[in-house]
Amino acid sequence: MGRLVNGEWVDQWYDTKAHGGRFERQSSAFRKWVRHRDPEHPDPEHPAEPGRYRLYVSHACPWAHRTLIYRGLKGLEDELAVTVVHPEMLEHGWEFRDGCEEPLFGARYLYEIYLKADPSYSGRVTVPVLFDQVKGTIVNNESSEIIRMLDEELGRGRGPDLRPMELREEIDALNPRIYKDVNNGVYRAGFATTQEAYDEAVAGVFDALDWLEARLEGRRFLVGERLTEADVRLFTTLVRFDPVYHYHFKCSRRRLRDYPRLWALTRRIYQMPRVRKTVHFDHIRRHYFYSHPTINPTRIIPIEPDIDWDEPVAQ
Ligand SMILES: N[C@@H](CCC(=O)N[C@@H](CS)C(=O)NCC(=O)O)C(=O)O
Repeated sequence: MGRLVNGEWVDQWYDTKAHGGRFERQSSAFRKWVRHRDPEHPDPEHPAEPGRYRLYVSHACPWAHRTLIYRGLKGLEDELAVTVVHPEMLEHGWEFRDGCEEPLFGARYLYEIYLKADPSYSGRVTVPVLFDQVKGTIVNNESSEIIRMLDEELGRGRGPDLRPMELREEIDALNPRIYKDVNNGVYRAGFATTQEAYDEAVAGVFDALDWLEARLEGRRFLVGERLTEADVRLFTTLVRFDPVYHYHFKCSRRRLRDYPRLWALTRRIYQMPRVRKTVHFDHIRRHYFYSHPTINPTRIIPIEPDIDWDEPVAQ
C-alpha cells in the first residue's frame, strides 16, 4: 500500500495523524470526459467509440463495482474491455498476477498504468480507471463520473436511463449523504485511528441507514419504482456490509439483514442477472481481510456468514 510521489512509488499506509485519527479520502486526479461527437463537441479529446476504452477495476472495490454494474446494465460488455486487479493489495498497491494479468502492457502493478498517463504523477493509485487505448492515457479515475459517461455517452440510448431528467434533482439530493455517511462512512469508521473519529463515523453510518430504511417505506427503490443511480451507488456498499464491513470496519450496531427494507432492496438489485454477474464475494472478502494490516494483521479470513442472497423478494 502506498502512493506515487513525482513518479516514484512510496510504500505508505494512510496518514490519519494529521486529521485527529480521521481517514480522509483524496480527490481523484484524472477528470476528463468521454463524449459523443455532436455540434457542441465536434472534436472531443476522448470520443465515444466502441472498443476504444478499458476499465481497470477491482472486484473488491465498491467504487469500481459501480462501473461494472453500469457496464452490465447498459450492455457494454463487448465494447468496453475490463482488466481486473488481484484482490490482495500489498506493498506496491494493486497488482496484476495469478490469473489477474494486464494484457495491454504486461504491467505488474496498477501504478504503471498511472505512469503511462503521467510519468510524474503524485497521488494515490486507485481503481476504477477509465483508460483510452488509442491515446494511451487515463481519461478519468473518479467512479461517480465514469458511471455518468457509461450512462450518457458510451451507453447512450442503450439499456435503462439511470438518471432520467425528471428524477435528476431527487437523485442528486440523495447522493451526497449516501456518499459521506454510507459509502465513505464505513471506511471512515474502519480506518479511524482514534475512538473519537470512529464514534463520529460509525454514528453517521447507522443514522444514515435508519434514514434510508424509513425512506424506503412504500418504495421499491430509493427514488420510487425504478432502479436509478442512487440505488447503484448505495448497493455496492450494502452488498459488502454483512460479509465485511459489519466486523472488519466495526460497523457492528446492526447487520444489513436487521433492516428489512434495505435488505430487500439489496436482494432486489442483487437478483438482477446483469448485476449478480458483477458480484464476486471471493475477491471482496480476500481483499479486505488480507490487505489492511493495521486492522487485521493476522490476515485470517473469518468464516463467511450464512446469507441467503436468493431469499425471494418482491421484484
Ligand atoms: N473517489 C474514488 C475512490 C476510489 C478508491 O478509493 N478506490 C480504492 C479501492 S476501494 C483504492 O483503489 N484504493 C487504493 C489506495 O487508496 O491506495 C472513486 O470513487 O473512484
